[in-house]
Amino acid sequence: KAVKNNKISLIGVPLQYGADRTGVDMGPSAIRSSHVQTRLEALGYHIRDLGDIHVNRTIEACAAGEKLKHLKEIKNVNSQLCQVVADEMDKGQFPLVLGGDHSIAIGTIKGVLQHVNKLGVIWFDAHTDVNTDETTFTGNIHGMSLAVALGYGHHELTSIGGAEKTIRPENVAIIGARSIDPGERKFLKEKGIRVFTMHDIDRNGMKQVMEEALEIVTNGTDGVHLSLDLDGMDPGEAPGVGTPVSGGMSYRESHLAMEMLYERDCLVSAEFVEVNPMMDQHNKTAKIAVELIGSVFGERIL
Ligand code: 4U7
Ligand code: MN
Ligand code: MN
Ligand code: MN
Repeated sequence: KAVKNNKISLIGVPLQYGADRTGVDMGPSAIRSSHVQTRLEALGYHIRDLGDIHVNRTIEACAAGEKLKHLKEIKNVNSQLCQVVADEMDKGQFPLVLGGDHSIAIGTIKGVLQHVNKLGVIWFDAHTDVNTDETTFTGNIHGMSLAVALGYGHHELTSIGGAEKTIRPENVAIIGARSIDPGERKFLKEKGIRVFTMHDIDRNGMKQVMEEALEIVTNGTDGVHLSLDLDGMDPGEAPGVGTPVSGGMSYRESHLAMEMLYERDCLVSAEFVEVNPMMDQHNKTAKIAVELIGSVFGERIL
């Protein structure tokens, strides 16, 4: 086996408060019922499924009058997640987090940062998720998680796991972007964050994009985190997401990206988020998530 760490901890986070559309809280169960554990065991991994982080289900789905919707509950869930991820890494486990909306990247990354000082991040997404409390149009925290991981945004969020624990803009690569808000565009430019848009993938191909992205995330870092939002893929192939944007990455391009990540042998943690079974057709998107997980952990056709 090429992967150094063959012990994986599965952590489900049935959170939906970071997104407007309901259903993404069923993501972890949809991914589990698509046999993620069996698939990884077939590759030789030892799996510990920790079950789901507790999310308070009694809160109304609409958050009237709050600027950042459901800030308190999102902080609470992400603080728990941060602790669990850090504890698992303490035990030498690889954390594989199943979402849930993309606000859970805050807790995952903050947890990993308790161990890995210089962390590179591959952010696979149609969006760039670098809004802050000052730039957001929607108030949805799943559109702010990458900014928070970089140390920007509401203090209640940036303080999770310690405000000094952040990733660095020069070690972030966003792949597949095609929907960027004006405030995000300014942020990305100011911080010098590398965004590989769909235009770059069309023009140069996924192979070249991944080669450049891997250089950015591994150069001077001690490990790489993969944050994969299923809406990065084309909604024709992966319809089960809350915020679909047409013109996304194909099934094959997405697999190639995962295969190249495995070959580089740099991952220390990963999360697969935004699977929304209520928007899906026959659980197709959860199945794709499991197939991508297979590829990033070394599954090959031949
Ligand atoms: B996802 C958005 F305005 N930018 O901030 C926002 F377009 O985790 C979308 O990538 C955010 O799915 C999407 O609400 C967050 C919007
Ligand atoms: Mn997205
Ligand atoms: Mn996202
Ligand atoms: Mn989304």
